[in-house]
Amino acid sequence: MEKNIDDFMEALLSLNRVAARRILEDAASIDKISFIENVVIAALERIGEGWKSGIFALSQVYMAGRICEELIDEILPPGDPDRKDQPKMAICVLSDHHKLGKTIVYSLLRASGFDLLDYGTMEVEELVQRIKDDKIKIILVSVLMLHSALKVKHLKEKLDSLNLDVKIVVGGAPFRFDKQLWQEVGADAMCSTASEAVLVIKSVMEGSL
Ligand code: B12
Repeated sequence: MEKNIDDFMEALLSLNRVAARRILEDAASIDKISFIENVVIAALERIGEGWKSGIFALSQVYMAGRICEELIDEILPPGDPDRKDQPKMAICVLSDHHKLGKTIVYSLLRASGFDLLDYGTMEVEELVQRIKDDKIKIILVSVLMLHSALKVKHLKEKLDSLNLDVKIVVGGAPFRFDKQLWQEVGADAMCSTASEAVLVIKSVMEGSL
C-alpha cells in the first residue's frame, strides 16, 4: 500500500498523467473504491500536507486534484441500470471549490445503483430553493473548509423554517478532523468515506435514521 501511495504521489507531483492512470488502472482492476479511498486520498492528503509545510507548490496541489478528478471520472463505472427504489436525493459542494470528494461520492452512489442529482457548488439560499423545487428527501453535502462546514447550520435552520423534511448527510475534511462537528451543525449523519454513504442511505430507506 505504501509503495502504491509513493508511486502515485510521484506521478501526480511530476504531472505524469500517463503513469498515474497506469497505477490506478492496474490496482483498480482489483477494487476501485478501496484503491481510491486508500491510495488516491492518502496521496492527495500528503501532497496537501507538503504544501502546508512549504515542500510543494499550490500549483502541484491543484494539478494533483485535477488529474485525480479526470482519472476517477474515467475509471468509476456508470450507474447500475437497475435503479433502486429510493428517496429523491441530490449532492452538492457547499460554498467551496473542493470538488473531488463530491465527484467520488456521486460516482460511487451511481455505480451502486442509486440515482441522484448533482447540484455542483452552491450557496445556502440557492440550495434550499433547489431542494424545495426538486422535492429532495436526502441532501448530501460535501465541504472541505471549516467556514463552509459551519454553513450547514444555516442550511438546517432554513430547511426547518420551511418545514421541509430533508435528511442532511455531510462529509469532508472538517468533519473528519472534528468528530462532533456534524452534530453541532445539525446534520443527520456524517460519512468519513464515500462508501459509508451507501449504508446511511439504506438506514434512511429503512426508517432507522
Ligand atoms: C486538493 C486540495 C485543493 C485543490 C482542490 C482541487 C479540486 N478540484 O477539488 C485546490 C488547490 C483548488 C485547493 C484550494 C484551496 N484549498 Co485546499 N485542499 C486540497 C487537499 C490537499 C485535498 C482535498 C481533496 O481533494 N482530497 C481528496 C478527496 C477525495 O477527499 P475528501 O474531499 O475528503 O472526500 C472523501 C471523504 O471526505 C468523503 N466525503 C467528502 N465529502 C463527502 C460528502 C458526503 C455526503 C459523503 C457521504 C462523503 C464525503 O468521501 C470522499 C471519498 O472517500 C486538502 C487537504 C485535506 N486534508 O483534505 C486541502 C484543504 C481542504 N484546502 C484548504 C485550503 C485552505 C484551501 C485554499 C483556501 C488554499 C488557498 N490559500 O488558496 C483554497 C480554497 C479553494 C476554495 N475556495 O474552495 C484547507 C482547508 C482548511 C480549513 N480548515 O478550512 C485544507 C484542509 C488543507 C489544509 N490542511 O490546510 N485545495
